Amino acid sequence: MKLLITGGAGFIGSNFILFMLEHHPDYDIINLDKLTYAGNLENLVSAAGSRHYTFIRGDIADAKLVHDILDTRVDAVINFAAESHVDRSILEPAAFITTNILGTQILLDCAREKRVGRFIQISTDEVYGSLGPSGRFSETTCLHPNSPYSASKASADMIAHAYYETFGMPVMITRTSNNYGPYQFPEKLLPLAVTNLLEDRPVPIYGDGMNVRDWIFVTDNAEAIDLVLHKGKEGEVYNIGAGYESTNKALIDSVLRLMGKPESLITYVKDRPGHDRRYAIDPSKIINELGWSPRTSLDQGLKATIDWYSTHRAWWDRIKSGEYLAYYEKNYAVKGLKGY
Ligand code: NAD
Ligand code: TDX
Repeated sequence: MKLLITGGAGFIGSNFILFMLEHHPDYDIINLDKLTYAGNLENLVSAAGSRHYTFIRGDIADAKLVHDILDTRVDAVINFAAESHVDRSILEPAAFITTNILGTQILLDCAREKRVGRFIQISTDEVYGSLGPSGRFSETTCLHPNSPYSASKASADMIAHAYYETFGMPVMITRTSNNYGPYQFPEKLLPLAVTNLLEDRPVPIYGDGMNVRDWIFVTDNAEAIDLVLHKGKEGEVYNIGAGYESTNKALIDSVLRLMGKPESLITYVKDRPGHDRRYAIDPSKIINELGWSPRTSLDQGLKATIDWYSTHRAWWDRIKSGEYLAYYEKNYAVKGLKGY
């Protein structure tokens, strides 16, 4: 198989490429990535030497470039490319609309024209909105996005679905809960907390810390997407979640315990506007229909993640400068956190 993976230099995309090169060594992978602040080719140094891997710097919204790539007889497109951070979508929504909605539509158009055999749109549980204390999201839960980020992802899902219904395109959508693991940009809660703690800096927790997220180790998500690629049914949505729900406070308490750091490093800051209270995924469909199951417990995954950030300091040291510090200041100063 020949795969076009977009956004492959980001967190989940790079983990997915490494997973696929290991599990399908005869597949050819093209990684199309714009290299925004979140794209990092250091994630893929181990792939760079492979004759089965090609990197192309570019935008999914560049139809000419995407056409040229698809002309090389690509069997499937897997679209990870996105602006992915909720807080940035609150500060500056425009790029979310351009890449997540328009970019996806252009990619769909190109894939349709070139009759690509499979198109997987990588989406998120955030499109379903916020849950109360009970219940879980199923694939038929109504979409109710609350942030510019999740609204842009919900729009892309609907456009992808429309291309299936209207043009018969072989589209599948995955909606995954909060991923964590190696190579995650340290703007997201877990890598931000772990790297701050490695420097004995405070960990900012939004609001009362009682918002609940459903955590999945990134390679478990990669395995699920691999299954959807090979066994998924066209036109279907697959929820992917490992069933590890935690409040943010409980999660950070576990991290503090595993790292041997004091509770005093937690700093409560002003809440994120429109902060969804709880996400929880019902993954029965992918378990029952495709035979997926998660392999990594939250405890194992947290240990592996802490270990990775502890031993890859150069990777995140290079990120935590320049643009990152400007973003940190902009996001956290208004929330009442002083300095980095
Ligand atoms: P990320 O921000 O780490 O990576 C995004 C990648 O996309 C970067 O490499 C960036 O350079 C690239 N990119 C951005 N705009 C582009 C464009 N116009 N053209 C080409 N490349 C572009 O994101 P991530 O956390 O790896 O998320 C990947 C996908 O998974 C996203 O679609 C996101 O919505 C979805 N998702 C993420 C999570 C999570 O917990 N991180 C959970 C569910 C779904
Ligand atoms: O400093 C912080 N303090 C804090 O309390 C940050 C960055 C976050 N939080 C809270 C907000 C959330 O309740 O932690 C929780 C997790 O936050 P993020 O890591 O920003 O993730 P979230 O907003 O849940 O979205 C993530 O999961 C779904 C990804 O960023 C999305 O791309 C994905 O679609």
